[in-house]
Amino acid sequence: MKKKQCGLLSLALSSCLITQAENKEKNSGSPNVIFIYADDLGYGDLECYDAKNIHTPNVNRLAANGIRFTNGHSTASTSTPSRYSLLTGEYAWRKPDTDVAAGNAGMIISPAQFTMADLFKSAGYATGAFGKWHLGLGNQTACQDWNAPLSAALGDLGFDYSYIMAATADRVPCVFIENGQVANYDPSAPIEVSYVKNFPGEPTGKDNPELLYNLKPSHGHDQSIVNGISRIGYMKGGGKALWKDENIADSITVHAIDFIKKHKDGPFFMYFATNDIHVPRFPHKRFRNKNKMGLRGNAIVQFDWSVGQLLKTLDELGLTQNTLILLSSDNGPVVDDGYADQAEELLNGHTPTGKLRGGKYSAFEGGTRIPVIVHWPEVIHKPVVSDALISQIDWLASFASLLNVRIPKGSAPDSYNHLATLLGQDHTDRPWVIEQAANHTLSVRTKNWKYIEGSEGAPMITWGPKIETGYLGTPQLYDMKQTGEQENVAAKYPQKVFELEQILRKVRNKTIKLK
Ligand code: NG6
Ligand code: CA
Repeated sequence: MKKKQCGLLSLALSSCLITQAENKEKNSGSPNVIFIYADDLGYGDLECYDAKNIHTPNVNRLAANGIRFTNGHSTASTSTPSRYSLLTGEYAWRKPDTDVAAGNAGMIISPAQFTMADLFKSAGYATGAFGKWHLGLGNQTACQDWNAPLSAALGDLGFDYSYIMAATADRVPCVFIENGQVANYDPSAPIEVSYVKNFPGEPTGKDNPELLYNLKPSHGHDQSIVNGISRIGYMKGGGKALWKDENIADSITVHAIDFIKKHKDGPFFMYFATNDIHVPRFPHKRFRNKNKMGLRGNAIVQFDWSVGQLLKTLDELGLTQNTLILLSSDNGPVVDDGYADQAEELLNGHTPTGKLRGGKYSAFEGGTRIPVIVHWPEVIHKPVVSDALISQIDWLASFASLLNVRIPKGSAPDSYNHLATLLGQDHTDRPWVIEQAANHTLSVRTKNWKYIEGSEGAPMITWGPKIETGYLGTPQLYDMKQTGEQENVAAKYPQKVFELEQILRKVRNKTIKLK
């Protein structure tokens, strides 16, 4: 009897060991992957990037055990084009209608396109998208029926599960969409949306400022009112499906945690795009008064909390070791982006871009140089601060390489495999990075130089935010090693201007390709 028990035990033990070994083998080939994509989080907005007024301990933990990049770039200085490029590996400026999208934009990525989610799906991953989408839904702009399953949604782009906001928190419709349908739909309050005209009898921020009990606009944002905050666009109905801004981070995070738990046996890919720290900044009250910068600072604390919740879940499930986390932002920071949230008054010496010039919308570095942190304990054993020049456009091809997935011919035309640098195994710079400003001015950034093509446009943003655009009628050249973007040296180095112009021309024409 004893012997038999022993035998059984050893059999059980050995099968347990085999299962663990198999899992380990399976897992080491297939890490879980989480993109944490903040909104409008600037290069200088995190403690590990030298922000002085803010504690972001959870992001610190990622940086302290991972690779922290000091020269990482988004492809554009606004959301929609950045996200488009990230998810498709194609520069947004190649495709019309990829600028900041309305909440009733039709789906901008076509179902036929190969996406980041398709990539992971083809490698056997469960795929999920959470939070800010801002890449359109449904077949056609302004034709969605929000009271029925949408005609096209993220399931058509390779995501098995999605719990998203159609656009931004400052744009209607102010409801979450789960797998292509309004979450928590309230049949007693059918939803209508228009970006052209209001619905009869519905209040607006412009006409009914007395109803703005949570936040008032500083510029724009004076149309439909939801939760005491006026927005861009008009909507009617929604009832109990309408979000409360103070609960947005909680809702997104809770759904993401459920997804992780459900797919703990992995592998999974999660696109976790926070609403923080975009306007309207209205974090939950447990994050209020956490620092001296008011709502903008509190939104950063709330962002860090979300990161912490994901980490805690991974820790509890024993998944941290083999989960690759990539944390970044869609574009640079803005202080007053349209709500009277005192962000400007309460900066208290904080500089959201660090020392960079410009900001969100801009052609200057502040628009597109963003935090990038890679954390993957299984592979990254020692923390590194890397000054390698990298771009989000390369994430698709880099992950294709990691997972050994072939990208279909013609897809992701601008993405290049930069995996070794992303994982800190070397510090090879991208030969150049192309950046798009809000008015489509393109720049070429190399390790040492920055070229901004000549363009029409005012030197400062004209509609509210106090940000230099970086636009000038003639080409600009900056020596990034010597004076950064302080001194335009185009007249001094015409040959360099010519050289970078040629790169831009060839990238535009697709007559140059990185290998
Ligand atoms: C601007 C909005 C701004 C923000 C931005 C998009 C006004 C006056 N300003 O048009 O508040 O929503 O669009 O931001 O409407 S992004 O990060 O999603 O690109
Ligand atoms: Ca943004």
